[in-house]
Amino acid sequence: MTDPSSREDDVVDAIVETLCAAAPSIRAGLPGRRVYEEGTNPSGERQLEADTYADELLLKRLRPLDGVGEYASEERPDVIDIGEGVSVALDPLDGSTNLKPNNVMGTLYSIYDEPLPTGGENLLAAGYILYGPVTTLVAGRDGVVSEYILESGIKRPLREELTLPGDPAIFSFGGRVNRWFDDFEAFARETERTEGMKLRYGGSMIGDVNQILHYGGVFAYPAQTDAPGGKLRQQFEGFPIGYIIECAGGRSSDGEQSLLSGTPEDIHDRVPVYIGNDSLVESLETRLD
Ligand code: AHM
Ligand code: MG
Repeated sequence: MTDPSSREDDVVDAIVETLCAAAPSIRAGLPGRRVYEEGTNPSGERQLEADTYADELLLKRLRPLDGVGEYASEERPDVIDIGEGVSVALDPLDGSTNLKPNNVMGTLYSIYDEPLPTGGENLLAAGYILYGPVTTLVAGRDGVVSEYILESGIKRPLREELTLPGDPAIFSFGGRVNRWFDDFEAFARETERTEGMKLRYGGSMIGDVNQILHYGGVFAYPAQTDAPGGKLRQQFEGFPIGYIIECAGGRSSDGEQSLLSGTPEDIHDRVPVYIGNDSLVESLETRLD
């Protein structure tokens, strides 16, 4: 009899390979899809044609894979039941408002061994493909994060077993400063006055977190006075990014506990996101107490 965990490994491999193979088509589809569609996504945000294009393309490519049980995405209200197997949650085009100014964006994935919505403890793997000057894959699995360069959808290893640099350099905070809570603002002010730290915020969570992974530091999309539950989605954004950062030796938090600790009631639930070097996120958590 086949070992169920080795079968799950094969399915995870097939999903990640499929996402990589779709990357050239996603990129090729962007130039003609820079306009907004009518209506909004389930989080009430406007959708670009590129968002729905990426979502539909990825569902089409993943659906035929043996062992994919469910598909969910930020861009559609309901979980799609495909059959028996693992669950895939996607943010098909994270940071798509960066299409207009031609900044970085990417595809964010998380794979679970339970039906959706489900908690971070049920993650099998998570990662992202970044459409930057070059296309890269950052993949987390079995407690290890590796980075690959993608050429024509084929991955070639760049760095294995990535860890956050011990000497943090970047802070990257989203939201509106006039809507930050006082305790977060105090942390931000302290961070900006810290020798060696510099501000770099680009508006795509994946791109901003990728800088933290490479240069060290802290990223936050905090709770705000008008959105105490945060902006980013727990299932689609909080869990995968928490997983990647923790696998790379960093710390993730929703302000009180690891991002991986929570369980969404609804697939589109939101969460405040704080990730980065352990010492910085720990001191932020202490401030937010
Ligand atoms: P999206 O998945 O619809 O692109 O929304 C999430 C994005 C994140 O990538 C990013 O951190 C944040 O929204 C940017 O928001 P803002 O425009 O408020 O800076
Ligand atoms: Mg997103």
